[in-house]
Amino acid sequence: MTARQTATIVALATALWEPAGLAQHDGQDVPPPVLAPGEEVAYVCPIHSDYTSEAPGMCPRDGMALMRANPYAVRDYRLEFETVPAVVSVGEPATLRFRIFHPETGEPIRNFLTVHDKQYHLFVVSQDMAHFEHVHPEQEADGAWSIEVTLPRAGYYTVLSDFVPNGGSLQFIARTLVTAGYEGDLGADSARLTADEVSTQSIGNLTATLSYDPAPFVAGLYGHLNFHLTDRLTGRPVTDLQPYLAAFGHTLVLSEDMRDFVHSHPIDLTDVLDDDGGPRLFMLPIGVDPETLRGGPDVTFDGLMPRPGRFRAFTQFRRDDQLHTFQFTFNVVASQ
Ligand SMILES: [Cu+2]
Repeated sequence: MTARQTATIVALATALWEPAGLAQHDGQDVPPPVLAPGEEVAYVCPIHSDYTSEAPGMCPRDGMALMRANPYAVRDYRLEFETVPAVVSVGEPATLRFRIFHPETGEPIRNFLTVHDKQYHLFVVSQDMAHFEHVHPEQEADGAWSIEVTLPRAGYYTVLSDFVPNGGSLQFIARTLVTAGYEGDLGADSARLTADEVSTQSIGNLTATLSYDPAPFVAGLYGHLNFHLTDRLTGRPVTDLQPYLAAFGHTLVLSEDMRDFVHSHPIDLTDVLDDDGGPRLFMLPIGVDPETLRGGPDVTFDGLMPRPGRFRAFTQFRRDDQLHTFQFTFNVVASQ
């Protein structure tokens, strides 16, 4: 696909998240959500919790099936995080395990919506922000999610869970993991980022050139991260980018202090809604395997940076079955 990929995003501060991009309901059948007795009920978009309706249907903004839920409760679910072993050693595999509970009834949540191909997205980022993993835990028989990781060096890590519980709104929940052998000071050792002076990076066979619109980004204004991708050897524009999580790329933007997150995908490949509420557009006819699609050379993400400061965008592209993660660092300035 050679058309320029526009993006959709999202970005808010920690407590208030929307996933970026157009999330898509995959038609899974999920049982009705758990509601507290006497709770008010309407049909709510699981992604855009401000969209509610009295009748079942579809969110006009992202095409997600509306869920029966309490429209007034944008709730933080309770997340229990444990590691096995309890103390994680550098260079040795450890299992991260997560259990999710309803914020009012306390019941364990077993049903989650599929958003961008997965029910549970997890990010593991080191304190200096040099180490970044985007992985997908598997659900166990008891409903918990787990995954094995091997951490590369002593220190603390932010472990960021991203999921939509059935009946709830999008959750983006951060936890901290400190490895064995770390004797530093969490505050003193946090990342000190410096904005890039060079806007081109190469990883594997891929060279990415990033431009910002506006340049620099302004806090509170929507901006675009415009990636132009070329082949590292030939310098030719890349037109064989593969889909990754139902899009031609994925970006997570973190603030220097890792307190703000912006999560963005370019638009989905399969099902696109017109911004003005017009008819649904299909970039891909129903029934066609998204794996057959190819993208590039331009991929755009858009996002709203919550405040001034230094931010790092971890952007992932897939080509020749290899996933490449670029790290670009930039400043966001205060609006006038
Ligand atoms: Cu993911």
